[in-house]
Amino acid sequence: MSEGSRSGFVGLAGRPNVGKSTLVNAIVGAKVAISSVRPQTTRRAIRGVATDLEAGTQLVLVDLPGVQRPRDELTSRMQKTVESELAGADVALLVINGEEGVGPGDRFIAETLLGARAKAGGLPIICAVNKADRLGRNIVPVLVAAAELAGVDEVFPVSALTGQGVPELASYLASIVPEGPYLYPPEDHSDQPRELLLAELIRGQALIRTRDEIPHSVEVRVTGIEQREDGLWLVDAEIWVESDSQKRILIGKKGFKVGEIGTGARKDIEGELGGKVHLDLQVKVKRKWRRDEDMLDRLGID
Ligand SMILES: Nc1nc2c(ncn2[C@@H]2O[C@H](COP(=O)(O)OP(=O)(O)OP(=O)(O)O)[C@@H](O)[C@H]2O)c(=O)[nH]1
Ligand SMILES: [Mg+2]
Repeated sequence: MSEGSRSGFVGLAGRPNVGKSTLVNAIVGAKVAISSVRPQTTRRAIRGVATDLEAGTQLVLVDLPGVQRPRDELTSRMQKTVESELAGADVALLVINGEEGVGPGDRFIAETLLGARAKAGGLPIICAVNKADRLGRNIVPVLVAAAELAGVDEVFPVSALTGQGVPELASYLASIVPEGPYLYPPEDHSDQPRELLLAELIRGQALIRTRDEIPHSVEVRVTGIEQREDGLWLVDAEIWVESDSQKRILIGKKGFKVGEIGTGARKDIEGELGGKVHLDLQVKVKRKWRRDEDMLDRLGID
């Protein structure tokens, strides 16, 4: 660890679906957090680690669930996660969907951040106006509105999808985190245990390939990861849904849907494990797992 290194936690806050997870992946340069067109894709706080050895800086990006009014035990735990993670952050990164502009939801979150600043003392609040690729010059009024949000110190236009503006944002963040040693080994890009990361990759594929109420009812558990002598990885996982009808939809005609999910997930998992993978997926019904406190504990959603 070089002398004079900098390292710190950056908590990403923003409404559901603004692109927080995509932005974390763009800064880290690897798929550490799943993203999808569905709001409330992220359920747990996930840390992505981006180390710049040359500059001697490390950002620990805390990808948080989108902030909204709690509806059930799952969403209320998600909300509490956001508040407690922000309390421990060195920098707050407020992410806004540039395409939609600044709205009441964003103002509500800016106020939450101001509250966190009052508690933490001196928490910088940086704003990323995302989805710049969709906006062209129309982004200017959004940048102005973002700069006028209470508490916002700096505003950056970015596209998490194309990478435009991301290096500028990342190096600015790296310049304001505290001086100190790296918090994670520089070769790491995530703090998640392997089982959780693979489960999320599978859930990501299930989200992309289902509609209506199904995405919110899906949870995934990886029950086995093993590497055979010839190098092939054997991964066993369960996909949970909440009813028999959801199970039928997820399996699909002649297993077509679950086959599709498996094929997509296998590619993502191969990218992560760096070798050929055999993935065994089982669809199971766990009624009301979203309301079951014990179940949420076991899933590590606190
Ligand atoms: N055009 C465009 N789309 C983007 C950009 N960033 C994210 N998206 C898309 O926006 C959708 C939501 O992205 P996520 O990263 O899952 O959003 P999130 O804020 O993490 O959402 P939650 O976890 O549900 O709060 C996905 O379909 C992304 O592909 C961007 O810069 N440009
Ligand atoms: Mg997310």
